[in-house]
Amino acid sequence: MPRTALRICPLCEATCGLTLTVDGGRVTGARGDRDDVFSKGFICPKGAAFGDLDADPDRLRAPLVRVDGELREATWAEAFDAVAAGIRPVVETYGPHAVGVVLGNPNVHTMAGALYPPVLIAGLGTRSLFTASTVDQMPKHVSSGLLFGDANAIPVPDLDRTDHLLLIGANPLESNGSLCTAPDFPGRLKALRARGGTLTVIDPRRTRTARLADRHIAVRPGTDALLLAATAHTLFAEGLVDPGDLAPHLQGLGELAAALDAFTPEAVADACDVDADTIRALARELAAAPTAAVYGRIGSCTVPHGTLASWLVDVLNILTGNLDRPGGALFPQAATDRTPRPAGPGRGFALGRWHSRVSRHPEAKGELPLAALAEEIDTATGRGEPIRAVIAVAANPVLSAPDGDRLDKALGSLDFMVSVDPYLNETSRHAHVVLPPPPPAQSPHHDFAFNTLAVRNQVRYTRPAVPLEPGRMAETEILARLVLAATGMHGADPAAVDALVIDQTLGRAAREPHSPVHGRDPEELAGLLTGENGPERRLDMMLRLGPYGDGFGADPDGLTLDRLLAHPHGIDLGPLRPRLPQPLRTRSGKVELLPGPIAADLPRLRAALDERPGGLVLVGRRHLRSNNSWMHNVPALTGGSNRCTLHLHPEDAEALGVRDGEPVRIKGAGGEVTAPAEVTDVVRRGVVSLPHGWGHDRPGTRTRHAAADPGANVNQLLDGSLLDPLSGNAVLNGVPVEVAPLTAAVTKTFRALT
Ligand SMILES: Nc1nc2c(c(=O)[nH]1)N[C@H]1C(S)=C(S)[C@@H](COP(=O)(O)OP(=O)(O)OC[C@H]3O[C@@H](n4cnc5c(=O)[nH]c(N)nc54)[C@H](O)[C@@H]3O)O[C@H]1N2
Ligand SMILES: Nc1nc2c(c(=O)[nH]1)N[C@H]1C(S)=C(S)[C@@H](COP(=O)(O)OP(=O)(O)OC[C@H]3O[C@@H](n4cnc5c(=O)[nH]c(N)nc54)[C@H](O)[C@@H]3O)O[C@H]1N2
Ligand code: SF4
Ligand SMILES: [Mo]
Repeated sequence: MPRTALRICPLCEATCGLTLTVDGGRVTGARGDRDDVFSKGFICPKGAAFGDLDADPDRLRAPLVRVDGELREATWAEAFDAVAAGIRPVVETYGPHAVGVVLGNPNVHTMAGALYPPVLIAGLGTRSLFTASTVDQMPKHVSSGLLFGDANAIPVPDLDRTDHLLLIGANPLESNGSLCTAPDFPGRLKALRARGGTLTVIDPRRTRTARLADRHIAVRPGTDALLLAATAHTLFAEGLVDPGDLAPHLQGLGELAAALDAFTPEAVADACDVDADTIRALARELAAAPTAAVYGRIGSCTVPHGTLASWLVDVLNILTGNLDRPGGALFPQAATDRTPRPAGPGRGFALGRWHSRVSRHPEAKGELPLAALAEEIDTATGRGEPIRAVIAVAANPVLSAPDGDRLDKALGSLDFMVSVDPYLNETSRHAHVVLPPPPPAQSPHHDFAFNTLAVRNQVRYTRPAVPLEPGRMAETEILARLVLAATGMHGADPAAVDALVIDQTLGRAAREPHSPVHGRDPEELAGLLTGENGPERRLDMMLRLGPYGDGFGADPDGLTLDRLLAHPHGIDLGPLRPRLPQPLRTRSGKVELLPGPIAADLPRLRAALDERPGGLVLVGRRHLRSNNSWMHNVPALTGGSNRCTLHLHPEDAEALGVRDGEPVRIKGAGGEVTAPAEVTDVVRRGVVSLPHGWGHDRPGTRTRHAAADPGANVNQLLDGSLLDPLSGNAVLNGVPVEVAPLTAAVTKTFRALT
């Protein structure tokens, strides 16, 4: 008999509640859960394909272990023996930094990915940490760290109440939103328009989101920091700066005005290819709106001035008094956040506490740039040991990071590599051990990360929709065992990992004067935890210690896991609320408007005033029925307009002699790739667009459907040397490329050879 089961969708940041139809352990259907307190029934094509994705026949069912060069199915015990035997000698001989930990995007979409990697990194003591954050949002972490003293204090636009939204380098109609968790983002934008609000979109492409906008500015890629600096300049020049209630929390307003002096609308207009009047209008509209929110995403982060652009996004929110007020941009308060401590000065945010070995990139938030992973493996220096072993969890950097060919070779040269991944793909094919997590229907779900970025405070938890298949191991247990095997405790009970974290967390809480459990006995508190397993007990602990928690009895009406389980569609915790100054952790206890590292980076932006790209520049794009590198294997989600084609403007196509549908050769600093041309005026002149996550044509992978239409790896056009210096984030957008019809290229090669 078919039954239904609830499951929060883990496939993008929107976190929609799904109602799955389950028949004999198999998901046969998925629809939006109309009773979900947050998503209220919304679903997109990826969520609707949940069953297909869950049942993909290419998902690995058992661990793989390399024997005589070949990956073979093995038992879990053999696999973890091989992990311990592979990692420990590297740690013991070369030290912990010779073990690289690589964490990919799906870690923010699983409970396991939130709960265990921090324990792994602390336990190993490695400084060689690389994550998808440095090909994504690291600039936002750095700007938040510098402005607010906390890299995770990211203001979120109050989508449902704002009067004016300025959206920069984001395309939520395809991505469903990012660093702004909002199920039915498209519907929320339409509601903004319907209530008389206005939407401005800054994007070199006329995206589906831009088509909804009142004003679309097709900026030249990579120049948003200039554009935003000139917008801020206009606010100062025209006396429109009005921080309102924020004023007492600000430091450095006068210095900020002086630092932006050079960035007049006229000065930036040519570089941005946006006329000065439009920039003034942007500033005036922002200042005039009763409430407004400025929000930037991928297109504002993955560029040479990503940290400056991210900083300016919040500077504009602050100058117009829109930070921390309803309708503006606010700090969410998630149910599993730590107990809010009293406001006051903090430790501040430090950058560059250590550096990468080869190119001396500063660490940011404890991470080194993913773009530097290959050189950290393949380049010997007089300083320290290269990375000799890699632990990759939910990561496919061979496709996601610059210069995949070099990384591909580097990974192939390691002494040891383990991948926790459901697929044998471009990256995991190099592993000596592959540990496959179960499909999502067999995993529990809670959004530790995205609830801290959501447009409404709410909390939801779903247990596995179907029981683990025989032979499967929960990803939480896989990662707990991996922690033990990598840290010299191979064979210990995986529950010990959770017990250790619970012990430490409760011990610390009992010592904190502001904690609801101050002075209580941690052992007694641990005994009060409910939940069927370690991860659930940890969730219960975090909920009870959190801002809405029961404080282990201090507030009997507060949240606990039991209470959450009694509300299967979630608990609404209300709209975002002003929180300043409580979230500030700067040394001054204020919002530091012009932090030192930002001021020191401004001369580089001033130099960009005179830069003009000569030829074509490349940007990316996303498709609603895809997600990064790992959804091209599901037939229901491929085909149609979801293809790896090069978008180029008709006038550019004509000038280059490129015809629609014909293959073109694209050349960048890191190499060249071939893709069919798609001639379209969706991109502005001078800009071409190729999506990422493609290039499924390497041998030794097992994603059969994806391999049938492999596409090209856009990141092969990059050589990994272009970074935003403050954050170490890779420059993925606004990259110079050359494009030529393939036929002409072939002819030229032919001529050169004869
Ligand atoms: N040119 C260009 N490059 C980009 C981007 C761009 O816009 N342009 N975007 C960047 C961004 S924003 C990101 S976040 C990165 C993403 O980069 P990555 O995180 O490296 O890539 P993903 O494709 O998201 O998936 C990583 C791996 O997770 C596995 N996986 C899927 N589900 C699970 C699970 O439940 N558990 C485990 N353990 N593994 C799972 C997949 O099989 C895949 O191998 O790419 C970046 N690269
Ligand atoms: N369907 C789908 N959804 C996804 C993903 C996916 O791959 N597919 N990936 C998920 C992930 S990991 C992330 S991080 C989010 C990303 O979420 P978004 O940031 O909303 O995603 P993108 O569609 O990459 O939008 C970036 C936009 O920036 C524009 N752009 C490029 N360069 C510039 C520039 O220099 N300036 C300006 N102003 N704009 C520029 C691009 O044209 C593009 O439209 O999406 C998530 N959701
Ligand atoms: S919008 Fe995102 S969370 Fe919602 S159904 Fe689609 S993929 Fe899942
Ligand atoms: Mo991302």
